[in-house]
Amino acid sequence: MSLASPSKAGALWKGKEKATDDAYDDLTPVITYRHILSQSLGVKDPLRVVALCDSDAFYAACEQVRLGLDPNVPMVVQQWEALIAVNYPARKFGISRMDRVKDAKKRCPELIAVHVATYKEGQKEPGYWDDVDSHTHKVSLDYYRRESMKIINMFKENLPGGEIEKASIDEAFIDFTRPVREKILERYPYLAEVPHDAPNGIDSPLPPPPPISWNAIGFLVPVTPSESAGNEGEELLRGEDDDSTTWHDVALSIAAELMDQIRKEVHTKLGYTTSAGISRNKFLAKLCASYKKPNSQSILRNTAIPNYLRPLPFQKIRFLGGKLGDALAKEYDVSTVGDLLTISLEEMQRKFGENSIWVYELLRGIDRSEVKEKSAMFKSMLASKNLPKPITNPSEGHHWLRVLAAELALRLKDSREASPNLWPKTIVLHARKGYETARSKQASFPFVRDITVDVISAIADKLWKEVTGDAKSVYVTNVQLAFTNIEATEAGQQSIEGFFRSKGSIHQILKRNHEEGDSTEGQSLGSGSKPRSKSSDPPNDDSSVSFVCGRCGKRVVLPDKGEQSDEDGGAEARQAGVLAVLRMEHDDFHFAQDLAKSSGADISSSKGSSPSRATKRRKKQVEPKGIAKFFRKK
Ligand code: TTP
Ligand code: CA
Ligand code: CA
Repeated sequence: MSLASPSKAGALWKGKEKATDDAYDDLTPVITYRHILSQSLGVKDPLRVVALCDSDAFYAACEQVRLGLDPNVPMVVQQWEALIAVNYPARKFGISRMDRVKDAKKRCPELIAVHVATYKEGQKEPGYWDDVDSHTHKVSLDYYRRESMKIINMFKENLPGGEIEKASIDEAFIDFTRPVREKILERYPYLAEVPHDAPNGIDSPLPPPPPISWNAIGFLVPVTPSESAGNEGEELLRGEDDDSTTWHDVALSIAAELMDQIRKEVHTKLGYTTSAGISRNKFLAKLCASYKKPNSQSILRNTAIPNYLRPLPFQKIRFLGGKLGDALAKEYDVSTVGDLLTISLEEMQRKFGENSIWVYELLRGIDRSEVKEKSAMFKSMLASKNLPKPITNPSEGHHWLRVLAAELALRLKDSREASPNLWPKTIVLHARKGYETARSKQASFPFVRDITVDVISAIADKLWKEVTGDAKSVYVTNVQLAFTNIEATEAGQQSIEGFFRSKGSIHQILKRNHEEGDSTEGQSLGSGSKPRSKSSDPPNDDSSVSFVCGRCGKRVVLPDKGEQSDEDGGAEARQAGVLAVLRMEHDDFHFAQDLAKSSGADISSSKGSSPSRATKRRKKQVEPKGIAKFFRKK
């Protein structure tokens, strides 16, 4: 098994001392029958294959698909006057993300510039307007998010059983280990039986692998990069070193075939070209994904890893770009990965802590992180706006809160298409002045069926009032609205809907049992318990059918317990679900009371003078719409 020979590696070696030859030992494991026959070796699997697939000039491609433009036409996406995406034909003119639209057009007069969609107050959905202005509009990435989901879903459809992890808006990791192992056993069925004369039984090495034809399945990162490595140079390197072919290379080549098919499918069906990197782990897959772009895939074999990593400036590596990279560079006065290979693990851990074993391994091409699909449930959803013109009068907040509310409403609606039971339990408002820490307020989010812009912005307005207090003037440069604690309703939407159908107006039941609450629902972030947890059951009571409200002290009992049917045997779960709904509804009752009060107080606290125009406007928008929304339902 030949790693790059020491003399070749030496040519690239810039370090002070020579690295030990076994720095990359881990790259040449002996692959045995146990390895090919085991199902779950996890990140230590010597046949592990991971890909990172990234869309080319993604936002530009999205707009090109939406508008049906010729992909060969130079095109950019702009946000205000800046470029955020540049397609490959435009890159040929030397246009980059750094340029302003005006300068890009100088370089290429026929350049098509599309402005990213924006939210505009009064519009439920983002759109492409003629009068975009950062002073009144907010950028919307919703369309790109949706296209991104389409691509991810196509990955999933084409790779049942393969683990897929969305890594950013336009890229995903794919773990090919499992599907590739199946293919290997299918193609080379003789591997499924340990030969009778195998010296170590199942721990015997596999027979030599078949030759691989790398042509047409991607670019191989060369084992020995040459000075002249242009396109032709690399063509020549394809298929080299056949004597060093391993079963892991077979695995890589099968993953490359699968990746190629998926990428072609995405291109023909959705119109997006992508670029992929295929290697033994996430770190290396990501690193080599940009080896050749656009519309191509690159394969980094184990044997090519040392010479690929050694000359890399380590501060270019994502995790080493920050303080740690700076510290390493300063401590040892070095710049490349190869330079750092001379530092022993003990030394590194002494200077940079126990956890630096992770850096030590990364430099050696080892990355044990898993490809793991993030939960389909989003934990939070944030809409944020940097204000080109700071808000100075508190009354100016409403415009932006409505715009942010529109974004949250749409994003929740989109997410509910995939998971209909998603429910935001908390809403948080952050208002920031310059670089100071944001002031925040949060509240329970009411259980209303239609989470509309009106509902969200009414609550946002209330939180805004809490944040700004009685201040006559403020200075806010960034405002954010977030849903947090997004969960799927516990007992499922069905039982809740069923409950509503059979019980009619829960609000009426609650109202009957109720007196006014008086505390404020919003709390500062980090102030401890969340509003909803204020309702708690005392011990020794039947908490399965009732709860005691922490605000008003009332016991709220599940109405007509006996009527809950038990057709499907899920009565208990359904009951718990209904009780949970009841709690939320009860909290919402207090919330609505607070809202009504605060809107009223708005007028009465204006000290005899006639209410300001802003107050009038807010009253008009908050009171009828906000509260009515919560209580008019059913
Ligand atoms: P990238 O994948 O970094 O870039 P890209 O897809 O435009 O081009 P490439 O072919 O080189 O991958 O980012 C994906 C999208 O994210 C990009 O289309 C626009 C957006 N983006 C920004 O808005 N600002 C940024 O600074 C970067 C890096 C990306
Ligand atoms: Ca990209
Ligand atoms: Ca990307």
